[in-house]
Amino acid sequence: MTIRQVATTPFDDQKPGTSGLRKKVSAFQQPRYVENFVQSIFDCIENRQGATLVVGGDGRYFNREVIQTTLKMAAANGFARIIVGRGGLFSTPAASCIIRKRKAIGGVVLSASHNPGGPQGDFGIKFNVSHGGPAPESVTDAIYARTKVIDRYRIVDAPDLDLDRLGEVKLGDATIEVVDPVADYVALMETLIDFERIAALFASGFRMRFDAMSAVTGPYAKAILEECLGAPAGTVMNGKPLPDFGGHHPDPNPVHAADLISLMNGPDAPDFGAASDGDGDRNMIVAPGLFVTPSDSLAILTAQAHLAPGYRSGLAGVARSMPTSRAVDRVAERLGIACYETPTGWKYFANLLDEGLITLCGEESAGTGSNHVREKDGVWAVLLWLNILAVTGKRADAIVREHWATFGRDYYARHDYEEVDAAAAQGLTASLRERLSTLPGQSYAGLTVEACDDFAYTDPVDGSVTSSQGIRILFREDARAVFRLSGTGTVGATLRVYLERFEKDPGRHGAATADVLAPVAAAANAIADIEAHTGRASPSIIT
Ligand code: G16
Repeated sequence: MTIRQVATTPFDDQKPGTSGLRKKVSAFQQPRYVENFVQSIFDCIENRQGATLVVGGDGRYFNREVIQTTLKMAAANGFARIIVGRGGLFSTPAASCIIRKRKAIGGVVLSASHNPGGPQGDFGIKFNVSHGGPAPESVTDAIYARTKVIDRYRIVDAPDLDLDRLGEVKLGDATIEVVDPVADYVALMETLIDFERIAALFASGFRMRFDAMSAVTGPYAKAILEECLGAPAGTVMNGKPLPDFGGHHPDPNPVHAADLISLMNGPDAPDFGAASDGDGDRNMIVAPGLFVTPSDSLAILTAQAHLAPGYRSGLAGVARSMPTSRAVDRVAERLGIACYETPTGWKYFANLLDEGLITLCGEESAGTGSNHVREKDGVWAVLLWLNILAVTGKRADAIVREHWATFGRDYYARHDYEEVDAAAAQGLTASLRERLSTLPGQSYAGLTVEACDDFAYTDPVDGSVTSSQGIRILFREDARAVFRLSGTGTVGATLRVYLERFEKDPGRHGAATADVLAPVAAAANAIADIEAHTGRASPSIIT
């Protein structure tokens, strides 16, 4: 088997975003495009000679081809052992789990997360470092710098490997180990979650639906819910991973998981509903007749995590991304633990987790996780909810309402303006930034601006500063609006406007979210002049 050095020239669009390099499949299909990016990653891994690497993806269209290329390049770049999930599959949290367990130097995770798949859809390549989480900015900056000067890549000349057979094969000097992508993850869950109590709950007739959205969590959810915990067959919907996710958008929110939402709102609603996304790191929780916002879910899990074996001794602290509602802050205050506010992106939680400053963390974008891995973890969040339901014996909707009665309710919504002209979106945020100092004291739609800023974060562990992470507008009326441009879109720009309003009085917890937030939305529109900048009179999607 020979190692080839292949001459190449740089592409100018390989800058990793919030979560690795994400583009249309057609971009990745250009000759040398994958090779350039993967070689740039490898060039930035010091000490890769003789190290272990994990490779896997969410099974979307083009996954198998890129896995084969990555394995051949890894073998040519000095890695001694490359662990790959059977069929080329690993959910993102399972990849994180195995990187940690097998002490790998890192992992190449192929996914565009919740973005659509198929030939016209999106693809992505992300590098996770040895703690199991997404590479920090210093590393992604180095990878990007490398993509701009790359002039050769290394690959072994070999036929494609059989990824469907478990076991080890040699590729050049490297050993390729094809593993069951589910087994280690299930074993980890058993150490954290009370499987016996949940099995007893299912045995008592409790019914749930888990919508795997034809994406990677189907095999994980079936193994855990239906095989280990005894939930009836059919509990997992859309459980077979498909390269195009069945034509659906694998984003677990009330818009894209509409079937599950209507089931949960119907007369035969099961006791509990949940969904996960393309690569299994996001989650959606639905109680009968009640969608639980990710921000509320984080707050509720923080308040109740001690009911699960993995968190019995309490939490060191918690963290949320800045646009996530402040519901968890109130719980942390009550528990007497620290609550950190970080920029959007899971990588910002890594130092806090590594230093033991926090145990749980989460984001409004449907991500919740803990110190068990260094990624958000959809199936884990669902299991922790089930653990809480099993121990308390309460209905999920009752848990939510009791939480609001104790801590108050944060009405919350996100308005997304998708595929906006990129320059127009930049213009909107630039104009807002320029006017920030003039806003305090001004009134819009009956709300008065108390304070505002452009969020910047100083990492308490390494002191690194990340600036321009979104514009926060606080109103005197216990409301907040946040403006931020997405880092995961692949066409134009997506403007996200995050709206929230706190209501302490339990007598007012039954209102419609849209009604409560209407003045906040009106104030946000007036402040940012969204229509004038983008030409959009209303958001493309509200979740
Ligand atoms: C990624 C990150 C998340 C982050 C999200 C934000 O999610 O992993 O930590 O919250 O992006 O997305 P945006 O920049 O579009 O608001 P995922 O699930 O796509 O990997």
